Amino acid sequence: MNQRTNDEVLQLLQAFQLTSDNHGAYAGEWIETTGPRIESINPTTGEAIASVRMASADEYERVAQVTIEAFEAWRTWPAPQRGEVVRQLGDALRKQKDELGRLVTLEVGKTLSEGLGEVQEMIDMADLAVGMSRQLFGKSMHSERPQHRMYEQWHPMGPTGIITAFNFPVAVWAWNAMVAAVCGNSMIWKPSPEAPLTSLAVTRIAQRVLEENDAPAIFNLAIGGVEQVGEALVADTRFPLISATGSVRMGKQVGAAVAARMGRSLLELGGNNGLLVMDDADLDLALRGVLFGAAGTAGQRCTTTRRLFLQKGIAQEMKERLVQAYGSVRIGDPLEDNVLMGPLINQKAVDGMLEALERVQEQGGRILCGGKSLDGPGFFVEPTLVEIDQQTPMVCDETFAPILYIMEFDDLDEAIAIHNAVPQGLSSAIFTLNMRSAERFLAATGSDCGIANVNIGTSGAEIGGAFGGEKDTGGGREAGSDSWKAYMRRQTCTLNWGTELPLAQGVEFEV
Ligand code: UN1
Repeated sequence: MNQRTNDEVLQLLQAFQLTSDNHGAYAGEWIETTGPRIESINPTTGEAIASVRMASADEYERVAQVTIEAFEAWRTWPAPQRGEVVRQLGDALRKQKDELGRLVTLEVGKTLSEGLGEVQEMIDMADLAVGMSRQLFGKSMHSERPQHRMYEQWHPMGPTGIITAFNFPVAVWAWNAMVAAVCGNSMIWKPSPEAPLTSLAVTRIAQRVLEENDAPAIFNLAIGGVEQVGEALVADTRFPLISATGSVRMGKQVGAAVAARMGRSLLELGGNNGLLVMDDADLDLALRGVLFGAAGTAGQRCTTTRRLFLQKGIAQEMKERLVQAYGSVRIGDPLEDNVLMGPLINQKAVDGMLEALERVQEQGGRILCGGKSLDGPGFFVEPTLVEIDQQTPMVCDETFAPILYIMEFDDLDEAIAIHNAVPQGLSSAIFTLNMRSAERFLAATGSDCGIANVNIGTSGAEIGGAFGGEKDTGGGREAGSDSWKAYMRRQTCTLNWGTELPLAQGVEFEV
């Protein structure tokens, strides 16, 4: 690590009252954790930034109890007052956007522009949630019985578990936390062990805002192992809602465990996102959309473009232009200006990418460019284009790395069929200037994904819409639209203000 980076690291840590060794649990106060130590590794250098002591099973229990007590109090706060606390949290994030964005970049290796974008996503979520706090609407209905009133209302669901992944270490917490908070829930955050420092930093900010408002301890943190924290939280019947982001493998376990205890899960799992380019597309737009979608964030978004479908008329030209563009993607320290691609998160991710490339080549895939890891320090790889046939088995796997599989097709119906023939269903896109093709892609018989875009890539969704996907992606919806309903319980109320007791459906029951 060079001198500049060393000083910067120290300054960043201090901005959030972090030191070289930190406690990894918060529940209204910082808990002296006694679990094993983990190190947060800067993926750009391979060196440790700082260490964190994880929570033990007992310490998890302490965090859980405080979270449950906090819920009892918080749910009595009027929703707009809860929104006011979230508004202040958004402002606190605005003040520290630069520092937190840099810490995100340092800890997970996304470019600074993307690190700052991630904090902006948190701020946007806070703003949205403030508005929601006055719009947690229920419907009213006309009762079939005279002098009866019928309506539904939404109550806070309860203490909520939030499990997040390394690749959006803070924004995905905000998707859940901002909304859960205005809905009246308290929560425990279990962040990725690859990104503990950003979770500590965010919790410090949230702590300050809660204290300034004399609010209950609703934003709690438990950094811990799978058994001590992850499995304990997922199995904990006192937590009616578990929101989890990560791999399909993890999500299937979480979903099954939560369902077995009749809890609710909100799952945002892997994607295998496809992008179609039609012969009539604006190829300049398509090229930019593919490049950001496939190589941006070093291919480590759940919305990353992993499959590219080229109509035969433009296939050759697009491939040539892509190879050229891939050759000029600047790879390096993501804190430096002009760098477009930082490192992968760790050596395991590099190995996983190289193994996937080996396997796809065994299945007949042809590497058009890239394909190698770069010499250390850090976990850098080349963005890679692989030409494959439609039937190649590897096309069904999500490898969390910048590998783009390219296939050709003749007509749109064929492309939609192969596009939908994978287990995952998160995001999708078509580039076309033909209105019929665009509408065909968005129709019920078109893309089967939770997100479908026209002349926009697969990644980089705004928070105003509901985010999530179908099939193996888990079916959950987070962030905007009416996603708040997942964090509340619905109650249907019928109120009789008359002097008779008529029964519904005309049933008679007189003695
Ligand atoms: C993720 O990768 O888990 O749409 C989330 C996007 C971002 C969120 C990605 N707004 O690419």
